[in-house]
Amino acid sequence: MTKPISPLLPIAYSKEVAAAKHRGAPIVALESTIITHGMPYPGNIEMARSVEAIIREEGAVPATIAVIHGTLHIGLEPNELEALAQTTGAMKVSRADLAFAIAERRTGATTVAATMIAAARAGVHVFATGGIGGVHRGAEDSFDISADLEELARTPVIVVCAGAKAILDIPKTLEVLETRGVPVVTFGSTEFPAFWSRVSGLKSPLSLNSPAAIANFQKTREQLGIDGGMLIANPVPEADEIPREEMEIYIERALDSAERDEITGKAVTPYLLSTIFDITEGRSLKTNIALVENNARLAAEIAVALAD
Ligand code: PSU
Ligand code: MN
Repeated sequence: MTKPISPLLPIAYSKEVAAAKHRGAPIVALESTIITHGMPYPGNIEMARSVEAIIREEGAVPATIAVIHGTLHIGLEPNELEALAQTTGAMKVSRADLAFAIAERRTGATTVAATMIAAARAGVHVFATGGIGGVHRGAEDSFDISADLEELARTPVIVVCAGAKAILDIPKTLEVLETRGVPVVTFGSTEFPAFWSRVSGLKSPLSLNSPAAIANFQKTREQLGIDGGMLIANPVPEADEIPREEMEIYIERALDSAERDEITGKAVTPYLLSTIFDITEGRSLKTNIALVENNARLAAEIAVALAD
């Protein structure tokens, strides 16, 4: 299930992750694009630290993944995390360019897709993030579909997110996941959540109510020889959510602005996130941090349940 990595690949494990691997302790992977391209400093470092602390509290070990000067890091030391949060020139790396960043000795932040690849190679099978990439609104013209979806189909990692952002076309995103055979399980609700909002107006394909049930589902998939990832959607806590109708207004404005500024390719998601941050005067960031923390807790519980 885990593809071996060549001993020639420049890879570095944090002390904590190396020790956890040695004793077989549960590990939760974390992405780094959310740090460099998803949130402004210093909110990003506060989020990165608190998410790691939550995972430890739950009895697992955090492994933030990034490429630093050409070395693939599985887990960052505190000084490396701080430096990455302040970096302005990091590449945003996905499946297409993860090896490029290593080969060219660059610093790159990993997206959901690239983090899944690195995690799986390192033997880590649970990963917490905020939102996944998906099918963008207007994809019928732009063809903008995130590589995250294809990665979920092929790489055996459980990804815990808060649903898909309503900057995406959520129905089309769910259709692609279904076509590619990716289970989409909403935790504790029958409705698929929309990142900042607890509801999207769409029914979740599957629902489960406990980390143990999620672990059992995953073990059964393995018994059947079904590979590939699965997506767990964890609705943002009620106290932190921004209602859907309100969010829709901000999203429309951000999309208009992206069109006016002719934003395309991998710049689209970071542009929309920072525009929404500006429009909501930082409230979107507060919600974003709360939901990543919530996802980290659930991911750690799943990792612990899988280890039982
Ligand atoms: N959603 C967020 N914050 C983020 C991203 C998504 O709330 O930072 C990032 C993730 O790293 C995700 C990537 O994998 O954007 C998707 O980018 P694209 O749409 O270009 O594939
Ligand atoms: Mn894209």
